[in-house]
Amino acid sequence: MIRTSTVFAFATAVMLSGGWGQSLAAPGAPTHYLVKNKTPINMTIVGRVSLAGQPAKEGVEVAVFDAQGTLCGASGVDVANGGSYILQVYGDDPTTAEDEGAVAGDELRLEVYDPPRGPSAPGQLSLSSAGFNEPPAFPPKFEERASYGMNIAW
Ligand SMILES: [Ca+2]
Repeated sequence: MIRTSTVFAFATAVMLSGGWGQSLAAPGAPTHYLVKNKTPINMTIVGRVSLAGQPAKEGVEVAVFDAQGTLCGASGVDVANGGSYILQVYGDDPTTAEDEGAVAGDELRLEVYDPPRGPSAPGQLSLSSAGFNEPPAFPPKFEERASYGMNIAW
């Protein structure tokens, strides 16, 4: 529980640093990308999604994949908050044989799903940390308990 509170505190700080006001309404739950394993080892990425320069609309989702192509995080968008998303990115549980998610240093691949068009193709997304105090490396890497601000443009 302490870890969850910490993550939300970080997310709040990042969001406020992005000038998003006080709203912390959670984005809609994703229905296209369904993450199987929500391990206690995780990190957070928040930001906004835009498509062709406009804030993402209802139904748009963001997903993140680890170096092995395992879906390890997904978020809907909060249309009332400029297409914002909150991605919890889940790590692998080292005590099990199954590959649940990312390991430290894994390059994370982002994907956006737009219902009329389907998923973005590799290389189509532009990532920017402009306006955030906690920019990730690009492409972002998995780092337990890290919290980053990053906008995604398709
Ligand atoms: Ca495992």
